[in-house]
Amino acid sequence: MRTLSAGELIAATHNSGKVKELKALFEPLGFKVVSAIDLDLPEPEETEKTFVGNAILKAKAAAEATGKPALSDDSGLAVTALDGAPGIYSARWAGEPRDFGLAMEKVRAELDAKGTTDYSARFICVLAICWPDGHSEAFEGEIAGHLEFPPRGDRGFGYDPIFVATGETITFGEMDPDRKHAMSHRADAFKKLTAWLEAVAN
Ligand code: ITT
Repeated sequence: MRTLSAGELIAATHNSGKVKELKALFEPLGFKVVSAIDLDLPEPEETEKTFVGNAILKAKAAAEATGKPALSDDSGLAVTALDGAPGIYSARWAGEPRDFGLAMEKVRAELDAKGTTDYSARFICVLAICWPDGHSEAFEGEIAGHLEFPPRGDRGFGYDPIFVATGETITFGEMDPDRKHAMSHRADAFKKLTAWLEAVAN
């Protein structure tokens, strides 16, 4: 039976926005989050076709490199009228170096090209834990909402300035980070992960 004891947890991500959010979620549980950025770990190529596949691939690479359990986050924006795009390609739509202003313009241009009025979208997040022996567990979360243009707010990261969660009027970019952490796709995946942690502890 696997479990995770409080202590050092490797966050297998090179995205500083995610590191901030993972710290806010995991540090209250007693974990000391050390990121792949802090450890200067190589960034693995995301060759899988699903969020779960890429999340496991990233956690596995960090667990192998450090010999410790590692936590990864594979996430993205799925736009209904674009058949779920950018999806697993959400980071790649921002080009190199990453420019999410451009990525958000691309989303708008693609919606315009479709001539659609359906701006509904979801954020999806898979949190995966991988142990040094290769065992992994994955937890998927999501939040539904719609897109609004032009982008508003600079409090989040990535596509936050265009995403309005169902029942809200402000974008994730405008929202207090604690409020976003309480409702986001990452928070939803985190809830499933903590439920699993509790189940294995009992
Ligand atoms: P790592 O693989 O190193 O973790 P990454 O940025 O490449 O970093 P992903 O491949 O999972 O991560 O890409 C997900 C992209 O989706 C990310 O770059 C964001 O732009 C976007 N995204 C994910 N969660 C988001 C959130 O909470 N708010 C805004 N955008 C988000």
